Amino acid sequence: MKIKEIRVIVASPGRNFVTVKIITDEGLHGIGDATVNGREKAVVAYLEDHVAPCLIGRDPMQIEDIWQYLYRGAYWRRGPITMAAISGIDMALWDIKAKAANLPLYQLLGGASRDKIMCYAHAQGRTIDDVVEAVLAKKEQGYVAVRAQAGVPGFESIYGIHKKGKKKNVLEGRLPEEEVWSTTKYLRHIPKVFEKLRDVVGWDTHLLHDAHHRLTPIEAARLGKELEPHQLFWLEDAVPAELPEGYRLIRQHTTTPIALGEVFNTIWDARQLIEEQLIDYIRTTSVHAGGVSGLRRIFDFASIYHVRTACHGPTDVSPVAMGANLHVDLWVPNFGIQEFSGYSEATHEMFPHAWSQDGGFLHPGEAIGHGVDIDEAVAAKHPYKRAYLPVNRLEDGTLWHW
Ligand code: CS2
Ligand code: MG
Repeated sequence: MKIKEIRVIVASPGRNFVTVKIITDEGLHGIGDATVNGREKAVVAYLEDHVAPCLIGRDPMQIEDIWQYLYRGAYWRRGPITMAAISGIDMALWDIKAKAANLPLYQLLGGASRDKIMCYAHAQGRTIDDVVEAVLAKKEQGYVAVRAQAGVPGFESIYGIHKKGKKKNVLEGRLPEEEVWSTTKYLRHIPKVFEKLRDVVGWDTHLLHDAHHRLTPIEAARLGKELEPHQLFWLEDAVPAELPEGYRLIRQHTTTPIALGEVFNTIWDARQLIEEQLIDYIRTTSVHAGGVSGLRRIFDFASIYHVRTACHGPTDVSPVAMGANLHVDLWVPNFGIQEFSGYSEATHEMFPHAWSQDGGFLHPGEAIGHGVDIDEAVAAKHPYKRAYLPVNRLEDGTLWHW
């Protein structure tokens, strides 16, 4: 079998997605997600100008060699753009291999280790009462795990809470929105949110929270400690992880479980944090960390250090990467949880998929391959629109982590 054609499809069914389609000379095709939210066209150029020409005529069954060729073979390696491109190719190749074997992908990985995949939903609200209501609504829908994000009094929009009258934090075609942030005010407010949540929601729902990279280690340590009475499932992305040893300080002070890694691209980003057991959940996802091959390598490594998996799965991780994640989730022995924040109707229509949801649980389905395809006619109806994630400033104007 040979790779005959590689198509890069960019479409915006509510938000932008970059999808790689690999077509073989034997008529089999596979697809992969290569979306980097807010930087989509950079991945498109990387794939079209630099990656695709090298792969035409190659054997699509040589997944590992192609992965190494694109990773090791590029002198300028790693980084989100390169790794999203590799991820898209890798996912599409696993799709082709599983189709050729006439098996659902999870069977090639080693088979199912569980019957269903626990996922967590997003709940958010401007006021504490709104958050409580949002969490209860998710519980009602059957979720056993819910991430709760609350507004901080005095701020109109922060991560997870959008400006009134605006549906999304993605500003189509314009420049990034600028938000304002105060860690002091946030730290004072969040423990009250979880106190109320435990009072009303009770103890049989896992509660999660995402600090979205805004704290310093000592601030994160304090937050973790103050949240201990409310027994969170995890505190996510407390501190940016460019300095992994910073997490030692957090660990010394709190037993709140720590989740990290949605922006990681390789096993090297996660190595020290895993090896020193500074985190409990590794959040790498197929689209940003090297596809199925990259994820498998990171998760196997994590398994010997008591670190469990928790693939990133917001709306900008496409249904294709979600499908790939779910096959890995069904197999991986050290599975923890899967993030799932759902998709627009137009997105479901553009990506027909075998994976399914039953309340708070997901399953990749039994279709051969990874079970997700792209309807190119639907994609053509949703042209790309430039969009950015917001940037964040402190109250005095200093640029801060978003
Ligand atoms: C997030 C994402 O899902 C999460 O935990 O942190 O919403 C993240 O902000 C987006 O994926 C950015 O593109
Ligand atoms: Mg996050």
